[in-house]
Formats: sequence, structure tokens, C-alpha cells
Amino acid sequence: MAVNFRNTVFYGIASDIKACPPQDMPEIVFSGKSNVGKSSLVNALSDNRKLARVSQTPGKTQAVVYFNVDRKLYIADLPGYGYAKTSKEKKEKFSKLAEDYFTCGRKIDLVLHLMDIRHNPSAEDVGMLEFLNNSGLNYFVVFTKCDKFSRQQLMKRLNELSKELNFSDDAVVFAVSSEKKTGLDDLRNAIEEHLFG
Ligand SMILES: Nc1nc2c(ncn2[C@@H]2O[C@H](COP(=O)(O)OP(=O)(O)O)[C@@H](O)[C@H]2O)c(=O)[nH]1
Ligand SMILES: [Mg+2]
Repeated sequence: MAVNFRNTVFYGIASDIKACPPQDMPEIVFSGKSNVGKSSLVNALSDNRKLARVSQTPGKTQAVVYFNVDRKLYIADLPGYGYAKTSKEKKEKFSKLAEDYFTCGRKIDLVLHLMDIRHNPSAEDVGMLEFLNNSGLNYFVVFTKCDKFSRQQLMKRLNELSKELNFSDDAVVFAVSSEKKTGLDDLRNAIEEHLFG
């Protein structure tokens, strides 16, 4: 089934697990640190700059934001973790929402775990990958902001990271730039293939 990612619309927002919408289509979940580029990737995949709010302020997205893609699937953009500038209470509440999302019994068809290619993986990233490996959930690793590197640097960096993160041979890894719009077709095709192939 061909998915037209351009036909993506905002669907809703949930600041509580109980407020998450019913599931009548496959769902892919975007996870990763605040500021890693989740909203930018939603916009880039759908070729619509105005869809998801791109924030300069880490921690601003404090809810799960849903998008519907071509009436065929949902994207759930989770609140990011690892931001320091909000109050402790907020930080706990919002990271709990992201955490609970994976254990609340929701059917998750695919997780895209985003990491900034330039940064060393955080403890949360390592923990998340470990959780994903143990959970049996299907996931892709998506390295973001790859425009910051030359092609050669990128290959070197990907090698380093896959060693550091102990990627298995069957790990599914993408390198994208929402700014330069690279790697997006591969990712769109893989999502389509995974859900409907
Ligand atoms: N250079 C570069 N910057 C990016 C890219 N994607 C996102 N950013 C920047 O990273 C910041 C955070 O992006 P955002 O999408 O709001 O991240 P989120 O908090 O994970 O949703 C913004 O300033 C974006 O402009 C990219 O592909 N390349
Ligand atoms: Mg965001």
C-alpha cells in the first residue's frame, strides 16, 4: 500500500495516557531527547514546514502529539526526555508520560528512536535502546542532523556509533537531515514496507 506522506494532518494531542486516541490504524512512535529533531522530522517526512511546531526551547513539547498520515497510519510524537530547564515536578511528569507510553498496553507497530549524530548517546538513549531490545518492539534508529557532516565523516561516525551502541547485524539504522532533506525517501520506504509490505 503506497503511503502519501504529504497527506499528513495534525490529529490531536494528549497530555495524559488516558487521553490517547483510540487505535484504528497502525501507529509509529517517535522517541528521543528534546531538541533531537522529532518535530522537524515529522515536517520533513510530510514535506510541510507548518505541521509540527519546531521548538528552540528544549522541553516545550509536553504531551503526545498525534499526526495522521494519508488516513493509513498515525505518528505519535512523544515528549522528549533529558531537558533541564523545567521544574523537577514537570520533568518527572513528562518523562513518565513517555515512559508509560510503552507499557500502557497500546499497540505500537514501530518505534523510531532519534539520536543526534553529533552527540554521544546519553544514558537515556542507551537505556531506551536496551529497553527496545528487550521489549520485542520493532524499532528503527534514526540519526538526525546529518547535514553537519560530510559524507566521509558521516560514514566514520556511523561506524563509531554502531560499535559504541553495540548494534546487532540486523539493526535498522537511518541517517537523515530534515534541513537538507536527505535520507528521507529511504526512511519513508522502510516505514511503508514495515507496516504494509
Ligand atoms: N542542522 C539541523 N538542525 C536541525 C535538524 N532537525 C532539527 N534541527 C534543529 O534542532 C532544533 C530542535 O528541533 P525540533 O524538531 O523542535 O526537535 P524536537 O524537540 O525533538 O521536536 C531546532 O532548532 C531545529 O531547527 C536537521 O536536520 N539539521
Ligand atoms: Mg518537538
